[in-house]
Amino acid sequence: MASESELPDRSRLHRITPAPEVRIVHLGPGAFFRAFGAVYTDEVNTVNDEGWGILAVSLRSPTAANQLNPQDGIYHSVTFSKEGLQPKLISSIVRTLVAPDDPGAVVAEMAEPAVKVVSLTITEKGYCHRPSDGKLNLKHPDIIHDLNNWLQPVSAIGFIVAALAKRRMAGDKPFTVLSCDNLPSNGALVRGIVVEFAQNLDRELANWIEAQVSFPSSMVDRITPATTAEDINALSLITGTLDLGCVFHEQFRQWVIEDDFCNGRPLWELAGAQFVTEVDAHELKKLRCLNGTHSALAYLGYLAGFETISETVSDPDFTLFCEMLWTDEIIPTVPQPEGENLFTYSAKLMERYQDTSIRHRTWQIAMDGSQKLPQRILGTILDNLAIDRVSPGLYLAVAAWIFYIGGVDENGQEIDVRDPLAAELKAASDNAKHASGKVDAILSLPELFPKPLVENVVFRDAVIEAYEILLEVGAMVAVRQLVRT
Ligand code: CS2
Repeated sequence: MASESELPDRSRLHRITPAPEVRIVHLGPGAFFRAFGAVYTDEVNTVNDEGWGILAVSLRSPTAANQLNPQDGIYHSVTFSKEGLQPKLISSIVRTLVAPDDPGAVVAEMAEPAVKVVSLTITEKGYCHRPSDGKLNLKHPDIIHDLNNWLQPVSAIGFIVAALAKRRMAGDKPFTVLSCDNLPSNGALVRGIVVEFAQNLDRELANWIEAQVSFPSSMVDRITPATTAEDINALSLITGTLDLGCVFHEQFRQWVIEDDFCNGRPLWELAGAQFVTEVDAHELKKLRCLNGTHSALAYLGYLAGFETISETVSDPDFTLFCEMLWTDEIIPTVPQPEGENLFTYSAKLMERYQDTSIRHRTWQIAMDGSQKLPQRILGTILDNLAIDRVSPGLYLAVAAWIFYIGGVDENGQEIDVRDPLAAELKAASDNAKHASGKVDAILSLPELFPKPLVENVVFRDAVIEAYEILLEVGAMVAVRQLVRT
């Protein structure tokens, strides 16, 4: 057994040069941000001397702060590759705050004129919007709370509006709000929600925000599974240091950003980010081709007994299923982004999914389906229905999601369903009988499925039929039957 002095030592991770000035506040410093935005910023900081420091803010849990603050914000970003783990030290995060500890202090930090950009990776549910139409959900408890306590907010939207209000009162320039979440037209979406929230507080503030604040859209892409205890151990064997803030990810990364910043920005292009005038085609490509198939593989793969995406696509029928989704159902709905070939893109995606060094759990991707399905799958189905093209693979994926949120797998084992609407979804499913009753119960939940889809008989009947097939033969055979007919 190793003696105590041989155990990896966390105190070796500390800052030896002064931290850069805080010019970015980032809301949601989970694994994805630490593997992505913080890495791009770190790389820019090493090649020019502007120094963009990040103040990270967790909106709920103290986990990130406990991981990062004792290490001066320094951690390893580790690339999984066939050649093994490739760790790199990242030092762009200066400090991490836990918003519920002192919301007023977070607002004050965001209101500092030195802060030029407020970026977000708060996941789909963090926007407190209605998935069916992208508008602010005024019935959301966090929004109700924040409209009544605007200086002590709990939601990201509440923090942004409170800080912008302070900037306006002080006569300072606003910051840019940069959404880095997997939502279509994420800039326009967050603009709409922020402005609507502000209108409910103060119309003049809302007008000022509309006129002065930039909300660029961005497309973000890097597969980053949740860090496990084994990952931390494997890294400590290489570095001799215990790093509780480390993150693990694939080599690939792509960041396409609309170049619309009202108060300056880091030169992220020095680290390979693409600045463009129009992001929508890139977003649609990524949301439908990558996230759409990810979710389809997550629900069907989980039900078929696969733990990870690479295990799922190691099954030849699932590989064919995924390729069928791209070729027949998804790519025909996606406009070709400039300079990209969607078939080359999806072939490369299959290689990324097949990489066994990345253990991306189907259960992790299956989380929050109620917030993810509209932009990943339902929009594609709607576009196909509009020209009478059927989407049998995506119908099966929707049926698999409805099966999954019922909370019991094909072997009668309980599924740990994580979703902000988990209780409502389960109750709707439990209270209904037979495939048609369950599908109708979920389709008719308010503000979830877009209206034209709820009213579409072809869609409803096809999902019921797919659900019946899942009940009868299970996900593995259902996928096999589909790709072999
Ligand atoms: C995944 C994404 O968890 C999920 O829902 O589909 O996190 C995916 O890995 C990233 O968007 C890849 O860029």
